[in-house]
Amino acid sequence: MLNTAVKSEAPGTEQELTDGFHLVIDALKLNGINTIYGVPGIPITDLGRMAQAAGIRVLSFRHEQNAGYAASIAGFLTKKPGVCLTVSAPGFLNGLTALAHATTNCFPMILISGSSEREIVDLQQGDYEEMDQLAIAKPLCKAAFRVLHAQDIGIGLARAIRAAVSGRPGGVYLDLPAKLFGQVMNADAGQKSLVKVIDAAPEQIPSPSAVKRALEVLKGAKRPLVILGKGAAYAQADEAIKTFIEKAGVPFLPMSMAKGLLPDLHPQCAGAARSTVLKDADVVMLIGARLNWLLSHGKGKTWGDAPKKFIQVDIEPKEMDSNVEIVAPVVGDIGSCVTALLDGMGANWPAAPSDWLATVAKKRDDNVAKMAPKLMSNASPMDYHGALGALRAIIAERPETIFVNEGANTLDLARGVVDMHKPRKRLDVGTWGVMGIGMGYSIAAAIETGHPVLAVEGDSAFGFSGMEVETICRYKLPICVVIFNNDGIYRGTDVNSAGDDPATTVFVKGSRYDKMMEAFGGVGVNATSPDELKRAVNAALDSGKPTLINAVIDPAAGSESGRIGNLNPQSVLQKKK
Ligand code: OXT
Ligand code: ADP
Ligand code: MG
Repeated sequence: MLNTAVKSEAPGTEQELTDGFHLVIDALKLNGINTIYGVPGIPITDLGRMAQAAGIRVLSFRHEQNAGYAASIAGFLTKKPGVCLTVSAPGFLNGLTALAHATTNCFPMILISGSSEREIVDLQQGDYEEMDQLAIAKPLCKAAFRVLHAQDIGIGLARAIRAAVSGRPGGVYLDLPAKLFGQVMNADAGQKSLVKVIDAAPEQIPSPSAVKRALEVLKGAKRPLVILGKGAAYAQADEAIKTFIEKAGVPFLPMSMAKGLLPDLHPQCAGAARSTVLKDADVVMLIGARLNWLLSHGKGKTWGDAPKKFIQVDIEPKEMDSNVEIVAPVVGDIGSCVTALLDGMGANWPAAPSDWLATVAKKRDDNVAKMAPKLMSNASPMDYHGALGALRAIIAERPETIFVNEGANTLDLARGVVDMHKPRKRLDVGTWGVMGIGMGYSIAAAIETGHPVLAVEGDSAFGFSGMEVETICRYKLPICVVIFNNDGIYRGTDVNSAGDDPATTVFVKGSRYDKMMEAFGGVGVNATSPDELKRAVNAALDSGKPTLINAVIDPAAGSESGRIGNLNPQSVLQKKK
């Protein structure tokens, strides 16, 4: 149903009219897009108001980057494009980082931005917020479109949706110049111009020969391993994946955001034996995971000397052989591929070699046992393990909770310590290791899933999106933010030996981030021990009230860059000093 309209006033030519504003809203609704994340302003303020009036949930943020991250993770969680709405030039640029992030992480997202007048922009005559946004967006996303005429709004949005979710998902830019919104057209013609996208992400069935080849390689393995990536979590083929892994009987290693796809405590989980399985496996099947930096590109020390065969299941054919030879590429959507693999395994699939399973289990159990006493630490100020031990117990008791996580030590240690029990519950920095996703992800996770959110944030990481605590309070969202406050980036102990300015990695000592939440009517708590932390988080999750807990962490507890300090370049001169 169109939510039109204006009546034409010319005598004798009376007709129902609609305009660009209404057509955009109708097109979104027609395609089941019921939520928009954005920041208002010229020329899209009225679009937001009208969308809200038409029943779309419009979440108004304090900065477009956070709205963009919210849209990107909404796409990951729902398999529908998350929509971010921004004003022209500066607002557009603020949203662009998130659009590039969505593309890099294979999340479907549409950045819709108002823009200035084409005639003036193209002649570079200095329009209000002048910028050739389409040209700038193009290299940073999967597709970019501009709509100049009201009758093309339906097609423009349809192209954007299809581009975002089909094949490898990604970010799409949709440029809507200010003049478009006021363009008027006949309401009937307007309605007919809208497009409901049919089968936006069609199944992509793998070829039977590719499936057969992959199964032959897997069957021949002496030390098989499956690596599950966030593409597997995105695919929402949870049951098929679980059945496949259990039938194959092989150890599986979840990448960070694939944790919980099968529970971390599953007997086949090799998360706590990561180094061993990567080094010693002879056949590795990647499902929705890329051999990028997070997997050391499939070669080098991490992977050991023994020859390896890689099987890769991915929707993107160009991903194959991107870093090493893939002996068995299986191209298709993960749901279809895993189902085909299961069918091909038949009833008599052999058990995985028991000596390999025993080796992996031993390494895993040793590592778990080594970590256990650290998690009991009740030291004050807290160390990371003591604080995380408390949070791990809470997530075990409340497995529906969405766990958002960013920082360096705060991220890397939480990934290992906090077990996930259900799919798509762990949301983090992703492929770029980007700081700033925290509050945007938390807001979208609460809105899209209705589940409570626990965001565990380094104090630096939180700073990138901290102002959105006001947004959290405004919308009364069930989000509990825990800030691991160690007075800085990695550690709070650096000293500038050359002057009075603080060292580059340290912040104001003893800051009280909890006061920020109190300023907007939420609950603030200062926690100095694991017991206090546990009590405060449980109270927050029970009440559903926006809460921020300033968890005081020993400033000396962290290490440079967490677990990826090896990526820091070294200066020869610095070393000599
Ligand atoms: O097998 P082994 O023996 O090797 O052991 C492994 C597992 O088997 C074992 N394990 C377990 N043991 C026991 N029990 C359990 N349950 C268990 N589970 C696992 O533990 C080890 C380790 O396992 P893991 O973690 O799986 O393996 P590993 O080797 O670490 O994996 C490698 C990687 C690469 C896959 C992994 O490390 C990874 O995913 N890393 C992601 C790293 C990342 O993305 N980091 C974020 C970026 S860092 C930096 O760039 C930062 N910046 C710069 C900046 C950024 N990023 N963005 C922007 C927009 N601007 C600037 C900044 C500013 S971080 C940062 C702020 C930092 O300060 P904060 O205050 O926020 O944070 P703090 O550090 O806390 O102060
Ligand atoms: P991780 O960081 O967890 O290893 P990556 O982001 O590197 O995961 O890899 C995700 C992969 O999943 C990408 O190569 C992407 O093409 C693929 N992918 C995403 N969705 C699907 C899907 N529905 N079916 C198949 N592959 C998918
Ligand atoms: Mg810190």
